[in-house]
Formats: sequence, structure tokens, C-alpha cells
Amino acid sequence: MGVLSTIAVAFWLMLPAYVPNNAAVLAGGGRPIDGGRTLGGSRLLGDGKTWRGTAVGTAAGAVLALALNAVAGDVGSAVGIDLPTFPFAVVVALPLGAMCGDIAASFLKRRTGRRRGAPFPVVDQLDFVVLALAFAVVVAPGWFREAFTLPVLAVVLLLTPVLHVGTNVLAYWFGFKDEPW
Ligand code: CTP
Ligand code: K
Ligand code: MG
Repeated sequence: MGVLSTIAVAFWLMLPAYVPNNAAVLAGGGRPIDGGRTLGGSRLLGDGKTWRGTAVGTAAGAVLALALNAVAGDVGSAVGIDLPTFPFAVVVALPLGAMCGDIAASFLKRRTGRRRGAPFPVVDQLDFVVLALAFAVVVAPGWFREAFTLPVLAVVLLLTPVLHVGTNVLAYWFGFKDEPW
């Protein structure tokens, strides 16, 4: 596979994990997952992790994965790239894993004295990728090995931080987000 095809496939595969965080930002609010509970004087997760944001984010990623499945054949032949489809378990695992990664990062932020919204470089950019991939490999190991070849994984790890920084700066400029990270 050429470099451009590898980048296209990596982006395609990760779209259902990229969209949940952004959907959560738009949908956020309401009851926090931790219900206000604290641990060692700091919030367990904080007000930035809500049930609604998590549910809407996961649903948005899953709906997108189903939409990609529906158009993979047509788009693939139009651009001349063999675009993968997502087995149903992965349709759920990628967005749910992405949301859980973001939640796990908030847990770590609160344990390390970072307030809600404080930046946590590297963790902020990769938390959702790591758990999205982990959930996918657990629910569909055979599919995962075929789809996520080493070059695709390498592109994902390089591309994701760039896209994450870019979309968050845009979301901040447009007023959807309180901080540009
Ligand atoms: N959000 C949500 N539920 C989630 C993730 C995000 O409701 N599971 C919403 C919240 O309104 C949150 C906003 O999206 O404030 C931005 O998300 P994020 O940057 O992940 O949260 P922060 O507010 O920065 O909080 P933290 O420091 O815990 O990451
Ligand atoms: K975050
Ligand atoms: Mg934040």
C-alpha cells in the first residue's frame, strides 16, 4: 500500500474514535458521571465528564461507523483504495473506547492535581486512541490484525495528535470549547 493509501485507511479506521470527543463537547452538560464524588480531596472525574456527553459521543461514533460501512464499497472504488468495514462489535468498541480513554485521562488528571480543563500534554492527544484500539483488539482480534497493519498503526499514532490539536483549536475559535486543547 502506498503512503497516501495508508494515511487514508488509517483516517478511515479511526474516524469512529475521533468523532466522539468532539460530539461530547457539543452535547456536554448535565449530570457528571462521578456524581460529585471525590477521592483524596479531588473530584473522581470532574464536571467535564457527563453521562450525556459520553452517551451522545459514543452514539455519534457508532452511527458514523455504520455510515462508513454503508459507503465503504462506493467510496473505495471511487478513490481506488480498499477501504475496510467495521464489524458490529467494533462499531461500538471504537467510540466507547475513545470515550473511556478520555474519562481515564480525567481520572489521572484529578489524581495529579490538574483542574478541569487543564492541559495534560501527550495524554490529552492519545488517551482516546489507546483505549479505542485496546477495545477493538479485544472484541475483534482477527479483524484488528488485518485492518491495523504496522504502517497503519504508525500513521494513527502520528496523525492523531496533529488532528486532535487542530480540531480543538478550531472548536475553541468557533466558541464550542473553553480551551484550545
Ligand atoms: N464532555 C462531556 N462528557 C464527556 C467528555 C466531554 O460532557 N465524557 C464535555 C464537557 O462539557 C467538557 C467538554 O466536553 O467540559 C470538553 O471535554 P474535555 O476537554 O474532555 O473535558 P474538560 O472540561 O477539559 O475536563 P477534563 O479536565 O476532565 O478533561
Ligand atoms: K480530554
Ligand atoms: Mg479539556
